[in-house]
Amino acid sequence: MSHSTITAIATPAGQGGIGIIRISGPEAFSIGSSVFYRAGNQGNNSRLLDNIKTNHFYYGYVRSQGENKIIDEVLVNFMKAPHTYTREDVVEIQGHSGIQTLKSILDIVIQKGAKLAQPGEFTKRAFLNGRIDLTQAEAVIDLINARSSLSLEIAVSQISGSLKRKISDIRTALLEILSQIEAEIDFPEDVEDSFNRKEMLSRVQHQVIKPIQKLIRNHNNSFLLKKGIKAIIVGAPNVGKSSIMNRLSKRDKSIVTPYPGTTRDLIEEHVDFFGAPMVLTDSAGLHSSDDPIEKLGIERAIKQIQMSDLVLFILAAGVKPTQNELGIFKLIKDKQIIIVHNKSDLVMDGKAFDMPKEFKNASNISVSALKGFGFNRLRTEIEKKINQKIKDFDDPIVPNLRHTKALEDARASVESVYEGLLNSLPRDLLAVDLGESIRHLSDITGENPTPDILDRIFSEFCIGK
Ligand SMILES: Nc1nc2c(ncn2[C@@H]2O[C@H](COP(=O)(O)OP(=O)(O)OP(=O)(O)O)[C@@H](O)[C@H]2O)c(=O)[nH]1
Ligand SMILES: [Mg+2]
Repeated sequence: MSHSTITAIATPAGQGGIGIIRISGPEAFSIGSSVFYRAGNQGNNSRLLDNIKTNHFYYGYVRSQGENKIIDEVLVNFMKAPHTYTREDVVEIQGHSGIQTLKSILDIVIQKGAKLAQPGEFTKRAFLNGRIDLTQAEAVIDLINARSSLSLEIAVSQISGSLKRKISDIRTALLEILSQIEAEIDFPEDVEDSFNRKEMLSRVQHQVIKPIQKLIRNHNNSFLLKKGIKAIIVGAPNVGKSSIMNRLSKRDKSIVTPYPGTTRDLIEEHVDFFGAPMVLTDSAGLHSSDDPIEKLGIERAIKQIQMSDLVLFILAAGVKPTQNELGIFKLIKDKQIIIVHNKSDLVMDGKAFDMPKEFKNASNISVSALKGFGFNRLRTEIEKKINQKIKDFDDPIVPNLRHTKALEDARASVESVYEGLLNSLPRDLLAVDLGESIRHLSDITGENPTPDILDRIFSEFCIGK
């Protein structure tokens, strides 16, 4: 445990109902009670310190030191170690959330002997005091930065230890394999029968390599979950792509005019789709153009299609696809596609039109961006496509880049173990690779963290966390 007592404003700057000053460390209770005056018991706090009820809200005031003026009306909660965020004694003072008021309270707490906390220092103490592992500490940052309910879900599951447990299961399997191999090295004659190479190969494969691969895969797919599925709106000029962009994003983001060739560049917007974030891109109308600016826009659109997970292909409703549109279809046919028939307000009821078979096999939705028809159906269809993409994530355990690098190193060492078992390599060589892979896994949860790793992780935090 640390010997200093730290403090910070724990709530974001700005106006709100409540602001919280957090104090953590051995002096937290004495400092907390010395700045707090219970309502109806003004001036006498020594009794409070002797009989503090923990996890109980005390109502009262914080007063200025010199003039003894009331600075704020507050609620104070004293929380006894170890059942606290940091595992140290913690005091939280809830005041009204004006930044001046909170700063004044903070100043008094500092005058009474607390140190201003570094960014992430509360969470760092929670880690150093063994309440959470590194993956859980990192999830606190993800939680704060979560942009969608899905990334929030991942962060919450990681805070509660999902990644830590997964890593620990893999590590336990490796430790058991290692001890079996080491027993073999130490007492070769005793364990001759217990060393079953086939069983060990299967264990390495199923309990170690496969779970590691799945975690790496989840990381590689995590752009989809954290940053969003990438969708692009494409089609011939003037079919209403930008109008659809504006409807879906509920913003007046893209310029709409009656003139073909209005959109030249890629226009991006973040849209939250039923909890899954989506990056939606509007693009220049695709056709063969002589205009050099438009041509560049078309090149960009084509590049962006390759990087997209979903393509909304816009056609003019009731109009037979042109040669140009057949060409666009060829360009996008390997992607997830929704064909959107726009301007359906212009089509007489029942008017039939010819559609190529491959078009009919895709999802087809009629809308009118002008009148706003059909957008609920379009949104539902987009949601369906997103769900198809994310159904691979049966467990939302998503390692970050740091974890994934360590997992890749662990996988490389374990694959050497696997090869070694296949090729009957000496057991002490296998033990070396096993030890190596166990160390890589320990780096993830932070068993023996180096100071620079800790600094790098905790410097991403804000003060007060
Ligand atoms: N009647 C009708 N007109 C529409 C509809 N959607 C768009 N328009 C009109 O079609 C014209 C072109 O719309 P945009 O959204 O700019 O089309 P675009 O595909 O982005 O065009 P470019 O960027 O030039 O390729 C505008 O005059 C829109 O008002 C619709 O559903 N019905
Ligand atoms: Mg446009």
